[in-house]
Amino acid sequence: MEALRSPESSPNLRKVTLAFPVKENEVLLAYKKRGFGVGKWNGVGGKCMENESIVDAMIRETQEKIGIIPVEYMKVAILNFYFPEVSPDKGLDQQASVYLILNWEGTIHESEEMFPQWFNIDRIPFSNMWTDDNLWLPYVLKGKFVNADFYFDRDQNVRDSNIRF
Ligand code: 6OG
Repeated sequence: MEALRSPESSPNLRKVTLAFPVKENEVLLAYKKRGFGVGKWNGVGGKCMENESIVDAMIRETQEKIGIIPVEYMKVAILNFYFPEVSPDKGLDQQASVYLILNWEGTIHESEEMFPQWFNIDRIPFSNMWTDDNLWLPYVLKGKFVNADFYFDRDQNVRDSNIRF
């Protein structure tokens, strides 16, 4: 079954965004208070709406979840997440477009869904994050572009990956 859910055969993965405000040697993570990934620190983001560009979705999601409007940003990764042991009907397979936000308008604040906090890039709480994150986030924070496929097991841990720099 897994062969049917490879990157080549799944061009229509659900599109999501993931954005990380950065300043000096810090990165902003947000604690997910509800929904998919609850209890984990992550970037800020969510699903693209129909007919919405990825950039527009990234800006909207960032404003909705932590209150700021990105004005300067760069795309740093495309990550395909696959859950081969979960029925495709659940819609967990997704493609995340990842951005660093270098400049923004407004003041960072908590929302119903996310609690934001700055972390030194040497003290990122990987043990309370999705298990893919330590395989790519350190690289994008050092300026590398990452293109990757991650396959998750039933316990939401990475069991296989294919990472291209
Ligand atoms: P909503 O369901 O909240 O959008 N997301 C992931 N992030 C990481 N780092 N690893 C994963 O491994 C992820 N799966 C999903 C993308 C989901 C949000 O969660 C992120 C979106 O920002 C499986 O609308």
